[in-house]
Amino acid sequence: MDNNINNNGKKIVLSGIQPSGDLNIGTYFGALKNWVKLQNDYINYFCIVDMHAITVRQDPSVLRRRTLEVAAGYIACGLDPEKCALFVQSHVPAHAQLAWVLNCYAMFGELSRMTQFKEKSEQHSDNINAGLFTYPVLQAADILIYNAHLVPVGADQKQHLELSRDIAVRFNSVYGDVFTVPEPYISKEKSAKICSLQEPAKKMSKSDKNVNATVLLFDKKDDIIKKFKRAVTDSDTAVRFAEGKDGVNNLMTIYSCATGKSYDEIEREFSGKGYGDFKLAVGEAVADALMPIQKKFGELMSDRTELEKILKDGAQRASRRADRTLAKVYKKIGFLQI
Ligand code: AQP
Repeated sequence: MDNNINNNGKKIVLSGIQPSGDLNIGTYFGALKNWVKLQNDYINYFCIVDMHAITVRQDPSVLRRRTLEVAAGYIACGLDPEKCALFVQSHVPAHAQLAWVLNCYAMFGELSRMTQFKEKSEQHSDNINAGLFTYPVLQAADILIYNAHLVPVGADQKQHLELSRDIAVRFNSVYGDVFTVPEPYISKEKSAKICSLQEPAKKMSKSDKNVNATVLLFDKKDDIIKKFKRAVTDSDTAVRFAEGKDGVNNLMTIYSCATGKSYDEIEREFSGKGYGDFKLAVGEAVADALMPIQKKFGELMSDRTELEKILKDGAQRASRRADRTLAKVYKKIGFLQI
Protein backbone atom coordinates (compact mmCIF):
# COMPACT_ATOMS: atom_id res chain seq x y z
CA MET A 1 0.00 0.00 0.00
CA ASP A 2 1.28 3.47 -0.82
CA ASN A 3 -0.08 6.68 0.62
CA ASN A 4 2.40 8.97 -1.02
CA ILE A 5 1.76 11.23 -3.89
CA ASN A 6 4.21 13.13 -6.08
CA ASN A 7 7.24 11.22 -4.93
CA ASN A 8 8.49 10.31 -8.41
CA GLY A 9 8.35 6.63 -7.65
CA LYS A 10 11.06 7.01 -5.03
CA LYS A 11 10.50 5.51 -1.62
CA ILE A 12 10.55 7.61 1.50
CA VAL A 13 13.17 7.17 4.20
CA LEU A 14 12.97 8.63 7.70
CA SER A 15 15.51 8.54 10.49
CA GLY A 16 16.75 10.66 13.38
CA ILE A 17 19.32 11.03 16.11
CA GLN A 18 18.74 12.42 19.59
CA PRO A 19 20.82 15.44 20.61
CA SER A 20 21.27 13.68 23.96
CA GLY A 21 25.06 13.75 23.83
CA ASP A 22 27.92 14.49 21.49
CA LEU A 23 27.99 12.56 18.23
CA ASN A 24 30.39 9.66 18.38
CA ILE A 25 31.77 7.04 16.01
CA GLY A 26 28.85 4.74 16.95
CA THR A 27 26.32 7.15 15.47
CA TYR A 28 28.66 7.86 12.55
CA PHE A 29 29.58 4.32 11.51
CA GLY A 30 26.26 2.82 12.68
CA ALA A 31 23.88 5.40 11.23
CA LEU A 32 25.09 8.57 9.50
CA LYS A 33 27.60 6.97 7.13
CA ASN A 34 24.83 4.66 5.88
CA TRP A 35 22.28 7.46 5.52
CA VAL A 36 24.65 9.33 3.21
CA LYS A 37 24.50 6.40 0.77
CA LEU A 38 20.69 6.65 0.58
CA GLN A 39 20.54 10.24 -0.58
CA ASN A 40 20.30 9.68 -4.31
CA ASP A 41 17.92 6.77 -4.33
CA TYR A 42 15.23 7.84 -1.85
CA ILE A 43 13.29 10.85 -0.61
CA ASN A 44 14.92 11.44 2.72
CA TYR A 45 13.76 13.03 5.95
CA PHE A 46 16.48 13.19 8.57
CA CYS A 47 15.60 14.85 11.84
CA ILE A 48 17.25 15.78 15.08
CA VAL A 49 14.85 14.32 17.61
CA ASP A 50 15.00 16.86 20.43
CA MET A 51 11.56 15.83 21.72
CA HIS A 52 12.85 12.32 22.32
CA ALA A 53 15.93 13.69 24.08
CA ILE A 54 13.88 15.34 26.85
CA THR A 55 12.63 11.96 28.09
CA VAL A 56 15.90 12.18 30.02
CA ARG A 57 16.66 15.49 31.79
CA GLN A 58 18.67 17.85 29.60
CA ASP A 59 20.34 21.13 30.41
CA PRO A 60 18.42 23.64 28.19
CA SER A 61 21.46 25.55 26.97
CA VAL A 62 23.37 22.33 26.27
CA LEU A 63 20.38 20.88 24.42
CA ARG A 64 20.19 23.98 22.21
CA ARG A 65 23.91 23.83 21.46
CA ARG A 66 23.85 20.09 20.75
CA THR A 67 20.86 20.41 18.45
CA LEU A 68 22.86 22.77 16.25
CA GLU A 69 25.95 20.59 16.53
CA VAL A 70 24.06 17.47 15.46
CA ALA A 71 22.67 19.44 12.50
CA ALA A 72 26.20 20.52 11.55
CA GLY A 73 27.35 16.94 12.15
CA TYR A 74 24.75 15.61 9.70
CA ILE A 75 26.05 17.88 6.95
CA ALA A 76 29.72 17.42 7.87
CA CYS A 77 29.24 13.64 7.61
CA GLY A 78 27.94 14.06 4.08
CA LEU A 79 24.17 14.66 4.18
CA ASP A 80 23.29 17.21 1.53
CA PRO A 81 20.48 19.61 2.53
CA GLU A 82 19.57 19.93 -1.15
CA LYS A 83 18.90 16.21 -1.37
CA CYS A 84 17.26 15.58 1.99
CA ALA A 85 15.11 17.49 4.42
CA LEU A 86 17.25 18.09 7.51
CA PHE A 87 15.20 19.44 10.38
CA VAL A 88 14.55 19.58 14.09
CA GLN A 89 11.65 17.44 15.30
CA SER A 90 10.13 20.17 17.50
CA HIS A 91 10.04 22.52 14.49
CA VAL A 92 7.41 20.30 12.86
CA PRO A 93 4.49 20.32 15.33
CA ALA A 94 2.64 17.58 13.44
CA HIS A 95 4.95 14.97 15.06
CA ALA A 96 3.60 15.79 18.53
CA GLN A 97 0.05 16.18 17.25
CA LEU A 98 0.04 12.77 15.60
CA ALA A 99 1.78 11.22 18.61
CA TRP A 100 -1.20 12.17 20.79
CA VAL A 101 -3.61 10.51 18.40
CA LEU A 102 -1.44 7.39 18.18
CA ASN A 103 -1.20 7.22 21.97
CA CYS A 104 -4.87 6.34 21.82
CA TYR A 105 -4.09 3.45 19.47
CA ALA A 106 -1.09 2.05 21.38
CA MET A 107 -1.70 -0.38 24.21
CA PHE A 108 -0.29 -0.13 27.72
CA GLY A 109 0.73 -3.79 27.59
CA GLU A 110 2.75 -3.49 24.40
CA LEU A 111 4.55 -0.37 25.61
CA SER A 112 5.37 -2.15 28.88
CA ARG A 113 7.23 -4.81 26.91
CA MET A 114 9.68 -2.40 25.26
CA THR A 115 13.18 -3.35 26.35
CA GLN A 116 14.51 0.19 25.92
CA PHE A 117 11.89 1.44 28.40
CA LYS A 118 12.98 -1.21 30.90
CA GLU A 119 16.68 -0.35 30.43
CA LYS A 120 16.19 3.42 30.59
CA SER A 121 13.93 3.06 33.66
CA GLU A 122 16.77 1.28 35.41
CA GLN A 123 19.31 3.89 34.32
CA HIS A 124 17.06 6.81 35.34
CA SER A 125 15.14 5.32 38.26
CA ASP A 126 14.64 8.81 39.73
CA ASN A 127 12.79 10.01 36.62
CA ILE A 128 10.62 7.30 35.06
CA ASN A 129 8.39 9.79 33.31
CA ALA A 130 5.44 9.08 31.02
CA GLY A 131 7.45 10.37 28.04
CA LEU A 132 9.97 7.60 28.53
CA PHE A 133 7.10 5.15 28.45
CA THR A 134 5.42 6.58 25.33
CA TYR A 135 8.72 7.27 23.52
CA PRO A 136 8.02 4.54 20.92
CA VAL A 137 4.65 6.14 20.11
CA LEU A 138 6.35 9.44 19.30
CA GLN A 139 8.78 7.42 17.20
CA ALA A 140 5.83 5.83 15.39
CA ALA A 141 4.46 9.33 14.74
CA ASP A 142 7.87 10.46 13.37
CA ILE A 143 7.71 7.64 10.84
CA LEU A 144 4.01 7.46 9.98
CA ILE A 145 3.58 11.23 9.57
CA TYR A 146 5.74 10.99 6.40
CA ASN A 147 4.29 7.66 5.34
CA ALA A 148 7.89 6.49 5.31
CA HIS A 149 8.46 3.20 3.53
CA LEU A 150 11.86 2.54 5.02
CA VAL A 151 13.50 3.26 8.33
CA PRO A 152 17.21 2.60 8.71
CA VAL A 153 17.44 1.14 12.21
CA GLY A 154 20.07 -0.45 14.33
CA ALA A 155 19.37 -3.84 15.92
CA ASP A 156 18.48 -1.99 19.15
CA GLN A 157 15.56 -0.18 17.46
CA LYS A 158 13.89 -3.15 15.73
CA GLN A 159 11.34 -3.63 18.51
CA HIS A 160 10.22 0.00 18.24
CA LEU A 161 9.82 -0.26 14.49
CA GLU A 162 7.74 -3.39 14.96
CA LEU A 163 5.46 -1.37 17.25
CA SER A 164 5.15 1.40 14.64
CA ARG A 165 4.06 -1.24 12.15
CA ASP A 166 1.51 -2.67 14.59
CA ILE A 167 0.05 0.79 15.28
CA ALA A 168 -0.16 1.55 11.53
CA VAL A 169 -1.92 -1.76 10.82
CA ARG A 170 -4.31 -1.26 13.77
CA PHE A 171 -5.20 2.27 12.66
CA ASN A 172 -5.63 1.23 9.02
CA SER A 173 -7.88 -1.65 10.00
CA VAL A 174 -10.33 0.85 11.51
CA TYR A 175 -10.06 3.79 9.08
CA GLY A 176 -8.84 2.34 5.79
CA ASP A 177 -5.46 2.85 4.18
CA VAL A 178 -4.17 5.92 5.96
CA PHE A 179 -0.59 4.95 6.84
CA THR A 180 2.12 3.22 4.87
CA VAL A 181 3.32 0.29 6.95
CA PRO A 182 7.08 0.94 7.30
CA GLU A 183 9.81 -1.64 6.77
CA PRO A 184 13.23 -1.68 8.39
CA TYR A 185 15.92 -0.61 5.94
CA ILE A 186 18.55 -3.28 5.93
CA SER A 187 21.64 -2.14 4.09
CA LYS A 188 23.33 -4.57 1.69
CA GLU A 189 26.50 -4.20 3.69
CA LYS A 190 26.50 -5.63 7.19
CA SER A 191 25.57 -2.66 9.35
CA ALA A 192 28.00 -2.07 12.14
CA LYS A 193 27.21 -2.04 15.81
CA ILE A 194 29.96 -0.09 17.52
CA CYS A 195 30.51 -0.97 21.16
CA SER A 196 31.93 0.85 24.14
CA LEU A 197 35.75 0.83 24.30
CA GLN A 198 35.54 0.15 28.03
CA GLU A 199 32.61 -2.31 28.18
CA PRO A 200 32.71 -3.91 24.73
CA ALA A 201 29.60 -6.01 25.32
CA LYS A 202 27.59 -2.74 25.46
CA LYS A 203 26.69 -0.37 22.61
CA MET A 204 28.73 2.83 22.41
CA SER A 205 26.27 5.45 23.68
CA LYS A 206 26.22 9.22 23.45
CA SER A 207 25.19 9.53 27.08
CA ASP A 208 27.95 7.27 28.50
CA LYS A 209 29.58 9.12 31.40
CA ASN A 210 32.93 7.34 30.96
CA VAL A 211 34.91 9.55 28.56
CA ASN A 212 37.18 6.66 27.59
CA ALA A 213 34.23 4.54 26.45
CA THR A 214 33.31 6.67 23.44
CA VAL A 215 35.25 8.33 20.64
CA LEU A 216 33.56 11.60 19.80
CA LEU A 217 33.34 12.74 16.21
CA PHE A 218 35.17 15.90 17.22
CA ASP A 219 37.89 14.46 19.45
CA LYS A 220 41.45 15.57 18.68
CA LYS A 221 43.79 13.03 17.09
CA ASP A 222 45.89 12.64 20.28
CA ASP A 223 42.78 11.98 22.37
CA ILE A 224 41.48 9.46 19.84
CA ILE A 225 44.76 7.55 19.95
CA LYS A 226 44.84 7.68 23.77
CA LYS A 227 41.28 6.29 23.98
CA PHE A 228 42.13 3.38 21.68
CA LYS A 229 45.32 2.65 23.65
CA ARG A 230 43.15 2.33 26.77
CA ALA A 231 40.51 0.17 25.03
CA VAL A 232 39.65 -3.06 26.86
CA THR A 233 40.82 -6.19 25.01
CA ASP A 234 41.62 -9.66 26.41
CA SER A 235 44.49 -11.83 27.60
CA ASP A 236 44.98 -13.44 24.18
CA THR A 237 47.47 -11.71 21.88
CA ALA A 238 46.20 -12.47 18.38
CA VAL A 239 44.18 -9.98 16.38
CA ARG A 240 41.36 -12.22 15.20
CA PHE A 241 37.56 -12.03 15.14
CA ALA A 242 36.22 -14.74 17.45
CA GLU A 243 33.61 -15.48 20.06
CA GLY A 244 34.54 -14.26 23.52
CA LYS A 245 36.82 -11.52 22.15
CA ASP A 246 34.31 -8.64 22.35
CA GLY A 247 36.96 -5.94 22.76
CA VAL A 248 39.12 -7.05 19.81
CA ASN A 249 36.05 -7.78 17.68
CA ASN A 250 34.84 -4.24 18.32
CA LEU A 251 38.21 -2.73 17.42
CA MET A 252 38.27 -4.83 14.24
CA THR A 253 34.78 -3.59 13.34
CA ILE A 254 35.83 0.01 13.91
CA TYR A 255 39.02 -0.47 11.86
CA SER A 256 36.99 -2.11 9.12
CA CYS A 257 34.52 0.83 9.09
CA ALA A 258 37.36 3.37 8.98
CA THR A 259 39.44 1.64 6.27
CA GLY A 260 36.97 -0.52 4.32
CA LYS A 261 39.15 -3.60 5.01
CA SER A 262 37.54 -6.99 5.68
CA TYR A 263 38.15 -8.97 8.88
CA ASP A 264 40.33 -11.43 6.93
CA GLU A 265 42.48 -8.62 5.59
CA ILE A 266 42.81 -7.15 9.08
CA GLU A 267 43.81 -10.52 10.56
CA ARG A 268 46.50 -10.89 7.86
CA GLU A 269 47.72 -7.32 8.34
CA PHE A 270 48.27 -7.84 12.07
CA SER A 271 49.41 -11.44 12.01
CA GLY A 272 52.43 -11.73 14.33
CA LYS A 273 51.88 -8.22 15.72
CA GLY A 274 50.56 -7.42 19.19
CA TYR A 275 47.55 -5.48 20.43
CA GLY A 276 49.69 -2.35 20.94
CA ASP A 277 50.41 -2.01 17.20
CA PHE A 278 46.81 -2.84 16.35
CA LYS A 279 45.30 -0.26 18.73
CA LEU A 280 47.61 2.44 17.39
CA ALA A 281 46.62 1.60 13.81
CA VAL A 282 42.91 1.73 14.71
CA GLY A 283 43.37 5.11 16.42
CA GLU A 284 45.23 6.55 13.43
CA ALA A 285 42.73 5.19 10.90
CA VAL A 286 39.80 6.65 12.85
CA ALA A 287 41.53 10.02 13.26
CA ASP A 288 42.25 10.10 9.50
CA ALA A 289 38.66 9.19 8.64
CA LEU A 290 37.32 11.92 10.93
CA MET A 291 39.66 14.69 9.80
CA PRO A 292 37.63 15.96 6.80
CA ILE A 293 34.42 15.74 8.84
CA GLN A 294 35.95 17.83 11.61
CA LYS A 295 37.12 20.46 9.13
CA LYS A 296 33.68 20.78 7.55
CA PHE A 297 32.01 20.80 10.98
CA GLY A 298 34.17 23.77 12.05
CA GLU A 299 33.16 25.72 8.93
CA LEU A 300 29.47 25.00 9.46
CA MET A 301 29.48 25.96 13.12
CA SER A 302 31.11 29.29 12.29
CA ASP A 303 28.08 30.30 10.17
CA ARG A 304 25.07 29.87 12.43
CA THR A 305 22.80 31.93 10.19
CA GLU A 306 23.34 29.56 7.29
CA LEU A 307 22.80 26.51 9.52
CA GLU A 308 19.54 27.94 10.85
CA LYS A 309 18.44 28.67 7.28
CA ILE A 310 19.03 25.03 6.34
CA LEU A 311 16.98 23.85 9.34
CA LYS A 312 14.16 26.26 8.60
CA ASP A 313 14.01 25.13 5.00
CA GLY A 314 14.10 21.48 6.09
CA ALA A 315 11.25 22.04 8.58
CA GLN A 316 9.14 23.72 5.90
CA ARG A 317 9.67 20.84 3.48
CA ALA A 318 8.91 18.29 6.18
CA SER A 319 5.83 20.20 7.38
CA ARG A 320 4.31 20.20 3.92
CA ARG A 321 4.14 16.41 3.89
CA ALA A 322 3.48 16.00 7.61
CA ASP A 323 0.56 18.44 7.68
CA ARG A 324 -1.10 16.60 4.83
CA THR A 325 -0.99 13.31 6.72
CA LEU A 326 -2.20 14.94 9.93
CA ALA A 327 -5.18 16.55 8.16
CA LYS A 328 -6.15 13.16 6.78
CA VAL A 329 -5.86 11.50 10.20
CA TYR A 330 -7.91 14.23 11.91
CA LYS A 331 -10.62 13.86 9.30
CA LYS A 332 -10.69 10.06 9.59
CA ILE A 333 -10.98 10.02 13.36
CA GLY A 334 -13.78 12.58 13.37
CA PHE A 335 -12.19 15.86 14.49
CA LEU A 336 -14.42 18.72 13.40
CA GLN A 337 -13.11 20.40 10.24
CA ILE A 338 -13.91 24.12 9.98
N1 AQP B 1 27.00 2.40 18.98
C1 AQP B 1 26.20 2.36 17.93
N2 AQP B 1 26.42 1.46 16.94
C2 AQP B 1 25.60 1.43 15.86
N3 AQP B 1 24.55 2.24 15.68
C3 AQP B 1 24.31 3.15 16.64
N4 AQP B 1 23.34 4.09 16.78
C4 AQP B 1 23.53 4.78 17.93
N5 AQP B 1 24.60 4.28 18.58
C5 AQP B 1 25.10 3.27 17.81
C6 AQP B 1 22.28 4.31 15.80
O1 AQP B 1 22.16 5.71 15.64
C7 AQP B 1 20.79 6.05 15.42
C8 AQP B 1 20.39 7.15 16.31
O2 AQP B 1 20.41 6.78 17.64
P1 AQP B 1 19.64 7.69 18.72
O3 AQP B 1 20.27 9.02 18.81
O4 AQP B 1 18.19 7.67 18.45
O5 AQP B 1 19.76 7.07 20.06
P2 AQP B 1 20.35 5.81 20.64
O6 AQP B 1 20.32 4.64 19.71
O7 AQP B 1 19.70 5.64 21.97
O8 AQP B 1 21.85 6.32 20.78
P3 AQP B 1 22.65 6.52 22.07
O9 AQP B 1 23.95 7.08 21.64
O10 AQP B 1 22.69 5.26 22.87
O11 AQP B 1 21.85 7.66 22.82
P4 AQP B 1 21.53 7.76 24.34
O12 AQP B 1 22.84 7.50 25.06
O13 AQP B 1 21.03 9.14 24.56
O14 AQP B 1 20.48 6.72 24.62
C9 AQP B 1 19.98 4.77 15.60
O15 AQP B 1 19.67 4.24 14.30
C10 AQP B 1 20.92 3.87 16.33
O16 AQP B 1 20.66 2.50 16.05
